[in-house]
Amino acid sequence: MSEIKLAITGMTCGHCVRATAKALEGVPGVTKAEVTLTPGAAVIHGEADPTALIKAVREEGYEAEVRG
Ligand SMILES: [Cu+2]
Repeated sequence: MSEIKLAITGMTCGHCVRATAKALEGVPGVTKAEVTLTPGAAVIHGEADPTALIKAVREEGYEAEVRG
């Protein structure tokens, strides 16, 4: 089990956070996604492809990048 951290920009409220978490948890291999508004970030648990995670966030209308 590993963890991937994303920096996410564009989220403005709790609805955004829930939409982002739901999108991330829909990506194959994700067991849990913890999303925060301040700072805009996500910690994803599981074994998922980072590219697929970023794509899922973008499809919700936000921008994401892997945080080092
Ligand atoms: Cu919102």
